[in-house]
Amino acid sequence: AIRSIPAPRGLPVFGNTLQIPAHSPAAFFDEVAAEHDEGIFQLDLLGRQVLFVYDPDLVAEVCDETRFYKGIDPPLSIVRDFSGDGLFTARHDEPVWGQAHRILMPAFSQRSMKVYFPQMLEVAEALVGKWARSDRVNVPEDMTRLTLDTISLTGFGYRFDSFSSDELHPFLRSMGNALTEAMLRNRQLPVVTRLKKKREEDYRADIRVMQDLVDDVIRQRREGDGGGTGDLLGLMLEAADPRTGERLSDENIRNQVLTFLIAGHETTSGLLSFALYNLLRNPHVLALAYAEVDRLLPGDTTPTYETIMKLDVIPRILEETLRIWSPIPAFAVKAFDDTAIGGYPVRKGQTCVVLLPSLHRHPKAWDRPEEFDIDRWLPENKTAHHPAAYKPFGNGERACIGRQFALTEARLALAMVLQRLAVSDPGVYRMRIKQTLTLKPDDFTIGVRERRPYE
Ligand code: MNH
Repeated sequence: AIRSIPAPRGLPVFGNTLQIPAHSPAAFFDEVAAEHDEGIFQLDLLGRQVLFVYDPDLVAEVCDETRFYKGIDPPLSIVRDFSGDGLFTARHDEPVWGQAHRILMPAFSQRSMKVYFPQMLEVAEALVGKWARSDRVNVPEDMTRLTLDTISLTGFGYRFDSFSSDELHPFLRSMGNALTEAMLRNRQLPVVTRLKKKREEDYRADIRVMQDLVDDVIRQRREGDGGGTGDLLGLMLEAADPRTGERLSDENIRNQVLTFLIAGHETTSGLLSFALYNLLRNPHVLALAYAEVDRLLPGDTTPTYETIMKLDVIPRILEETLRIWSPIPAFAVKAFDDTAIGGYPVRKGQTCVVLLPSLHRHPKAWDRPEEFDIDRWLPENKTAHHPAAYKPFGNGERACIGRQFALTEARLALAMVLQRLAVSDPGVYRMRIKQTLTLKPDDFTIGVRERRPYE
């Protein structure tokens, strides 16, 4: 039987668009989800009938890659203004996606993580060095310094040296502005976007700041000694697609570098910030984490790749953090053909948005969904949840290519922070989410004190 999809009433032309708060769309979708047990609802977004799904059984259906493919609608189609046909925003039917994917996959293997490790360590040392000299720190700002410096150094041999400055790099301001603008344009009629001339100028200027930096990254490499390095940029400049023999165009390389600079740091920075928030809320878990680093990294032991791979509590903290606070709150797929999910009709080309916060806390899939419980991720419990109830890295062939990278970097940074510092929350922080497409705790500062004197 065909079931009818809950659809909160909207206005003519605008549909439900104006109900969406400009700066916190994700929170609004969660609220609507909380009002509908069906695990699916439909909103009219400027004439597009968009489905939102968060029931794990329905999500399992839209994750079937024989029936659904990644959709590039607003806001991703707007992000294409600056990331073009880079991996994240490439359309399903663009052959360059497969070419770049095949060329870059080797750079994300577990073996490559070992190659990047010394550089990851160098940047993590800059973070804990700064925190050891501080008593109060802004977590998302410093985690952004860490993750931006890490992806640029390991991926492109480029140094931002963010920890040497109190100001955030201009690239970050422009990126934040441009992502926010993409989010705002997502709920704007195109005619309104065209009328806002000053906005458009600022947006183009921010895009130029980012692209100038990318050109600088590529120029530095080309002016270097030319010695081939196997990092991301080296592969893009030199390697050919094993299937077609084609190389990436200069224009595409530019799009990929910008894509990696953004996708390679925004989310990991959010993950690390949310992880510290969860630890401060859950002192018994914090104690377990301290015990783990004291066992594996006693005194001032320098972490090695092998030690980081032995961690057990810290990876479970990260997995549970990605469940409760997924830095990317949603991803979108489209139906190849007219179909139905759980009896609900879906039209060919219709967009289905998977709502991660609501999926990751769905009572059908999780016991005590609101509780931060790292034991869910013990080997014996790990497979107990619904197979489609956990998608922090997206789905299928378009899932995150940087997953191992992010997890290696985050394990190392969290281990080093805890090895060296006692963290506290003297201000009793209350979670306030800032959304610039991705989510982060806004203005989250903590107290830090060195645990032991360091040479
Ligand atoms: Mn990442 C795609 C989440 C870290 C590079 N990433 C995705 C998607 C999600 C995601 C979700 C799928 C989006 C969609 O379907 O529209 N990514 C994360 C999270 C973290 C993360 C939660 C950290 C935590 N991502 C990283 C890092 C890098 C990276 C680190 C690079 C070093 N991600 C990508 C790229 C894509 C992607 C590139 C696009 C992959 C593709 O479509 O081929």
